[in-house]
Amino acid sequence: MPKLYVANKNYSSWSMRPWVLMKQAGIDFEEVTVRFGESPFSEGSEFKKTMGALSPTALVPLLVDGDIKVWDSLSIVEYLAETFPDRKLWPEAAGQRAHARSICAEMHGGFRSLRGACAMNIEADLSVQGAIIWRDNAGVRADVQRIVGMWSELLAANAASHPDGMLFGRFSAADAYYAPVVMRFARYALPVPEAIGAYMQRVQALPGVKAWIDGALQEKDFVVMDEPYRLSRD
Ligand SMILES: N[C@@H](CCC(=O)N[C@@H](CS)C(=O)NCC(=O)O)C(=O)O
Repeated sequence: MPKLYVANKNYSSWSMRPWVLMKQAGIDFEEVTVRFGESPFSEGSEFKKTMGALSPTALVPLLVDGDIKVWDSLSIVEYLAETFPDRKLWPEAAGQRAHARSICAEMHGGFRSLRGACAMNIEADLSVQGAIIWRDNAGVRADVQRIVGMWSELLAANAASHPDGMLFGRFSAADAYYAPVVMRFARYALPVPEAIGAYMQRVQALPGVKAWIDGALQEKDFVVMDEPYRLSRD
């Protein structure tokens, strides 16, 4: 059975993507949590030591399938799609598949303003901070505008094709890849059109996403470097 190494569910947006994808697609895996700890990214931290011994990048997520190691969330998605073709992780039509891959790559390499200002923090209500960020940070507004445009176009085009109401009709890797963005939009209460809010509700109700959120809410860690806006969990 493949092993998926992930970090704290509350904070680790890159870990969330393959975890949600595997849960939603019914792919069995053993989950190994390597908690961030107090200063996870400093040289010599427990996190670095553990992940550094396993992966050349010392990052999560990491998938280990027998002798095969796959680091990086997007490579893991591709590996899973290839290994479990029956799960149809990408849309079936070639054009849609190319579109889905493109928006995942766009996420993987982009949206730096949003990622920088609005770190994922599932258990926190950061709506007050979100309003200030929205007022002051043009980069965040541009990132949100692009994502809202991308989702709106896809939802409008694919709404009729499947009752799930996901980006490409039925659930695909693209929804898993944008699930952490849904969490950011929700927790920072960034202003989005109604149809986008409804998509965000649908994503949060997916069993795989719900299970990740439930796990995040049970965690007790407070990782200072992931908490630019709070002094404690309360
Ligand atoms: N491009 C990588 C990014 C992975 C990444 O940055 N993971 C974070 C946790 S969400 C991490 O392990 N950080 C540890 C560090 O920076 O030392 C991917 O897509 O998997």
